[in-house]
Amino acid sequence: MAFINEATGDIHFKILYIGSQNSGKTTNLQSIFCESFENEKKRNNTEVLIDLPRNTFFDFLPVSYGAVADRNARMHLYTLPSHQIWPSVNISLMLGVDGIVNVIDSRVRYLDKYDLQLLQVKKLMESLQIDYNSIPFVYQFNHTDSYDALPFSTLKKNYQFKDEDCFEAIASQGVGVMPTFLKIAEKIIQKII
Ligand SMILES: Nc1nc2c(ncn2[C@@H]2O[C@H](COP(=O)(O)OP(=O)(O)OP(=O)(O)O)[C@@H](O)[C@H]2O)c(=O)[nH]1
Ligand SMILES: [Mg+2]
Repeated sequence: MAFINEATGDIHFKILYIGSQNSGKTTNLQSIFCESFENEKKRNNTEVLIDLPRNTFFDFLPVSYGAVADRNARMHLYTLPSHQIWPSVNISLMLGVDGIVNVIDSRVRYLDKYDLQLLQVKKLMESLQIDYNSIPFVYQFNHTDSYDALPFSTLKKNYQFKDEDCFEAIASQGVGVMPTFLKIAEKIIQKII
């Protein structure tokens, strides 16, 4: 749920990147960070940072988003761990969520993992009485550079039930990352104004 920092007047939104292990959630945030700063030195620094145990905890990236309803908007991007080692962490991350990016690994051998992950996420939301369908979301089909990635049209057929927004991505090259982020941000803002 968006909240306003009364001290600064900023409005904050929470975006959660969900998806199975190695689908590319962390890489999305890393890529947005690099693109936001366009600074090769910072790119190298993030590489150092994410070489630390990147799969055990969550990632967080605050992004300035310009003005919304005469206030400075800030998007807080988080990744949801694909494991349940610390359930309370996953609960905290889910509480107050404004938008969800479903990062789907397009590689055939990993597709099942996403379905399992989504089931877990839906269970978590249910336990917190959050209606999955009430939260704006987008699909990002990542790892599309892989030899066994399913074609975009097939992936859309599998996952797009209505007219949900779908993006093709190669997050490790920054491809499709910003369009995904901009779309979820737009949908969140549309919902509140
Ligand atoms: N070739 C290729 N590699 C990618 C792509 N996206 C991410 N990777 C790589 O895949 C690996 C896993 O990516 P992460 O971003 O750590 O995945 P994650 O979803 O955060 O994984 P967990 O935190 O374990 O849930 C990393 O080595 C990335 O560099 C892609 O589109 N193509
Ligand atoms: Mg990660």
